[in-house]
Amino acid sequence: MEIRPQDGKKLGVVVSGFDAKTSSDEDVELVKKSVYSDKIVVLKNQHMGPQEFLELGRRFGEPETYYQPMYHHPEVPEIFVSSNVVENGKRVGVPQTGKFWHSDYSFMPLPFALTFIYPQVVPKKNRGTYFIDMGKAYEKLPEDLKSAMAGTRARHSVRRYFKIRPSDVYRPLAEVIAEMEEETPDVFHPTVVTHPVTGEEILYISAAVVQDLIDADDRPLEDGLLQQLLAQTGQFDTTFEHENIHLQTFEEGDLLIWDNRSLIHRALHTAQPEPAVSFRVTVQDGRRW
Ligand code: 7UC
Ligand code: FE
Repeated sequence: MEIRPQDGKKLGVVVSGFDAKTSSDEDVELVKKSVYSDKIVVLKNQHMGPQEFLELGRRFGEPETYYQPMYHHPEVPEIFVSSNVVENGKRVGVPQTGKFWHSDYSFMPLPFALTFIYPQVVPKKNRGTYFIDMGKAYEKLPEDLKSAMAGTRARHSVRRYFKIRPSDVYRPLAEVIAEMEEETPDVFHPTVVTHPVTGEEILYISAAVVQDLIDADDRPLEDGLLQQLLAQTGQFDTTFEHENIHLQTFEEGDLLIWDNRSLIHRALHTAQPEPAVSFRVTVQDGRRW
């Protein structure tokens, strides 16, 4: 097994010679260490079925099944399927997922520690994922913004990107919204979290999910601060040329693992509808901030 930095990139390492079936516990531990230190790991030349993909995730942590069944792989529900492919009128998974800045499950009380993405059908053009390292982004902020955030918390909600399910057709929208609020009430995370493994301070906010910031007495702060933080960290840059933004591309056989606490991400889907399918496994690592 060899681990080396990604050529010319500010983020991530590439691992060659990792065999999911025969790898030792030491290899898994080394890869896991790299996920925390380098934030993104690309495992090259992977070949495995859905069950083996889940087993790989299990070696890194406790897999967690997505709360909505419409995303589940038909045989392995722990796998979340992002797919725009319809075969014989049947759809598996959900199309156009994650096209907005977010951290997976930040709208839940305990967001995932690690995300694994294993692309199955890779389009030729415009497929990849944008990332921002919110630890590095935090470090670069001016002191006055840092002190304005001290002791504040952020309200996270799935409401902006909750997707209507096939079973919701003909239901009153107010009823669907009430159900969404019941199932996934707003959660509050510190605006700046301390990574439980690396000790790094991370600005834990994303444009898609965070609704507002509240102070130590639960009073909403002026919206200006949140907007300023989102802008400064690069989340409003529609050209994606902001210095904080890293585009991670992939080719067939690549399997991506990332530190879901440190990074926010945003899927880049094809403008032309080329077929694209990817499988995702998410795990907890037994730590919390
Ligand atoms: O369809 C989607 O983009 C799913 C999104 C709302 N949540 C993914 C997650 O893991 O937080
Ligand atoms: Fe995501």
